Order: sequence, then C-alpha cells, then structure tokens
Amino acid sequence: MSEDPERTFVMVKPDGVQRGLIGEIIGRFEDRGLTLVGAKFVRIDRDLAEDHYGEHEGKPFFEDLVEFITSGPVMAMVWEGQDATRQVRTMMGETDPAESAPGTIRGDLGLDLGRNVIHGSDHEDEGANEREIALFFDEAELVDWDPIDDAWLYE
Ligand code: IDP
Ligand code: MG
Repeated sequence: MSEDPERTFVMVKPDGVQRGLIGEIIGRFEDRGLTLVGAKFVRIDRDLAEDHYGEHEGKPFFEDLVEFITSGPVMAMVWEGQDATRQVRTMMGETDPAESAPGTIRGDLGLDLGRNVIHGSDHEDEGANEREIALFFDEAELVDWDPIDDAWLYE
C-alpha cells in the first residue's frame, strides 16, 4: 500500500450510467492502480443532491444540476490510493468536456458542460473528499482490503 493513501469520492452521473459507461470508467481507475473501497448504485434524492452541490446554490445552473443529478441512477464510489483526489481530477479532465484533453474521461466520453459524465471531489477544496464520502457512505460500507498487486504498484 502507498505510504500515504487517500480516499476520494467519485460518481458516474446519470448520463454516464444511461450511456453504459460505468464499466469503462471503473476500468480506467483500476488500470491506473487505484483501489475501489466502496460502491453504491443509487438514485439520489433532492436533499442529498442539494447538500452535495451546496457550494453551487444560487448559481444560474444550480436548479438544472439538481434536476439532472436526481433524474436517474448514479454509481457512487470511493477510490483509494496515493494522491487519489488529485489524480482522479487529472484523469477526469476539465469541467467542460469541450475543453478537456483527449485521454481524459470527459475529453474522451463527453461533449457538453451540462452532461460531463462524472463527478470527483475537488482536490483544491480542503476536506471535500471526506465530506462527500460521509454524505454518501457509512463507515461500515467502506472496505479495507489489500490488492495483491500493491507491492508492484508502489516502491
Ligand atoms: P466539477 O464537476 O468539475 O467539479 P463544478 O464547478 O464543481 O465542476 O460544477 C459542478 C457541476 O455543475 C459540473 O460538473 C457541471 O455538471 C455543472 N456545471 C458547472 N458549471 C456549469 C455551467 O456553467 N453550466 C451548466 N452546468 C454547469
Ligand atoms: Mg466540483
């Protein structure tokens, strides 16, 4: 295991679920060497959506965002690894898929700002990862385990 493992919250949004991209997205994190420690396929309710996106309340896109994120099931996950929050954000690309580099999740799998396939905790927002994990998961739903390839993944 990494000397300094970190957990981050990731969610395949309703558009990613509807478009059959859950497996593709999980595969990218597995291939990178991150470890899945929690997963939940759920339809989130309005209260949870408003909590989760609380920082955007009052912005012009807030209503549409809440409407969208509650419009169908999402795949909520916790991924663990060295520098996980920042690495996941880098793999996701920019908020706008149109501005995201090829090779990133949003740059490969999306085209429109309001349908950007995936959410990941903001690494520039201190503690966002822990806050978001706690919103979606009880501690007992997170699994501590040691993947067999750890010894080959970290020096
Ligand atoms: P992030 O998902 O890259 O962290 P945030 O700025 O935290 O981006 O915005 C949260 C979500 O709100 C975005 O992923 C996107 O779905 C939506 N969003 C952000 N800005 C806009 C906008 O200007 N128009 C429409 N939707 C937006
Ligand atoms: Mg954000």
